[in-house]
Amino acid sequence: MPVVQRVPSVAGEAEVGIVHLGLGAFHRAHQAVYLQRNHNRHGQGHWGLCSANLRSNRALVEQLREQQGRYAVAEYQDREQVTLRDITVLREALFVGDGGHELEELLQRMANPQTRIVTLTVTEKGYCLNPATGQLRLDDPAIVHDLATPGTPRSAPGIVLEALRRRRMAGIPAFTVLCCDNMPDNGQRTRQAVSGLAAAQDSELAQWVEQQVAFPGCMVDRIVPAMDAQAFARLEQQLDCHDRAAVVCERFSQWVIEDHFPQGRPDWEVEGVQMVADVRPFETMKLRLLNGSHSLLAYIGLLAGHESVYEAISDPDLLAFIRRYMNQEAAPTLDMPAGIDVAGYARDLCTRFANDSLQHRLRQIAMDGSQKLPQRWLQGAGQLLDAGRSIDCIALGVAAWIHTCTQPLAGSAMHVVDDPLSATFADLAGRFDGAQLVDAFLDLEQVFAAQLSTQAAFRDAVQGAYVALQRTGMSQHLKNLAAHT
Ligand code: CS2
Repeated sequence: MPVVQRVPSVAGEAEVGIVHLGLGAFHRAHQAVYLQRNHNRHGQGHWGLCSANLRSNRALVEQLREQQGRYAVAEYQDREQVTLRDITVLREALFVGDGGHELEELLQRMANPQTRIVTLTVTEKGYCLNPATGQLRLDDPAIVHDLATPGTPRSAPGIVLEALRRRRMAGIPAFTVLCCDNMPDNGQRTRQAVSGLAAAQDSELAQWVEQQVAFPGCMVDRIVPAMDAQAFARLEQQLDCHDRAAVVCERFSQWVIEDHFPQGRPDWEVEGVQMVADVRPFETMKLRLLNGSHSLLAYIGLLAGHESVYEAISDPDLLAFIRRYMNQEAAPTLDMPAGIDVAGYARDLCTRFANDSLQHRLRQIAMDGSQKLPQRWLQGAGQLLDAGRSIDCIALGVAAWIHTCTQPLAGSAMHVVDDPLSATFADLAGRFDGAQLVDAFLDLEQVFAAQLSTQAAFRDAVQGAYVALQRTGMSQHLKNLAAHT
């Protein structure tokens, strides 16, 4: 049984000053924990949260309401040490999936002058951007809807824009928009989504957004697996915690934020948040080393018969492969933030992945690959090719991704991947196979930027990896690779 350190909350209530879109496990275990620590320190304040789910998980919102927004976060250092935190800064929980009065409540809360910051974790696809170019997709069904009926928006950019429009009409200064999703240059991308929608709707509003709204970028990091029945059972057995809104995560946590909050912000720095002028070096480091490795572990690990990150990284051949990727294909593309040593960062990541108290499912990470691959692997692959370096690990990742998107895995009746492009994948898989199938995937413009997909060296590397994978199977292929390095 682990040793449990309990961290209670202080009694005072925090007034709502931040509205958050995307009330998932990550938000509850990352941002809410920083705000709770800050609240515990000051004992009162105006940085409480109103958090909303836009599409999925109404049940969680109802559960949280039953608990008056109170829930527990279990931070596992390892099997032996856990910190159990009590969270009370979540003052309001909303589900706006069906539109109606909760959407209106959310918009009013966002338009309220007390709301100074709007944060988002709506996943990469929630911004309705083309992942390869970062441009708003005006043909995205949610955007088409929001252009037709801006007063009752469905998309995250649509909701942010409608709230800003109301503030402008009422003469209330704009809130600051802080994207907390794993995208490159995430502040700038969020600006592109909101400004792109504004430009298609109302040029005066677009100009106001351009001039008045701050979109600082930030890098967020904490491994927070989705909760499942097994995780709840473990909390009950090990910690006597019966909270149906609880979250399990690792002890490690990092947040690096660009310090541009014209309407004020919590004094986050006292909780260890790094406030910086330019977050991009941190972002790229994390996207390519952590998330890039995660996605390799996901597609390659699933094909090698593993289920969780812990299992995959415990496979010595896969561990050797990940180390090789980090050292030879991620590190050379990075302009590391001052004071961070790439070898040490990479070593620490392998230790974090090996935390066996977290059941981090590879299938969860494998989701939405079309949205994740550009920033995790492909931008780096372009740089490697320009420098005349090899892209073997990334090419095997792409081949494994194509395979997982088109072949049901053993023991599963369905394709494992949930992806906004899954209908396209099924269509391609029905029409092509072998080298033609690979070519058809590499032609997907939303994923592969033309500068990369037109390079013969890139296509040849992926085709070669796909053939090897089909011929020998993933486990044997990894063994062969390990024997040759
Ligand atoms: C993961 C991330 O699901 C995924 O794609 O790579 O959620 C990862 O766990 C976090 O970014 C860690 O900070």
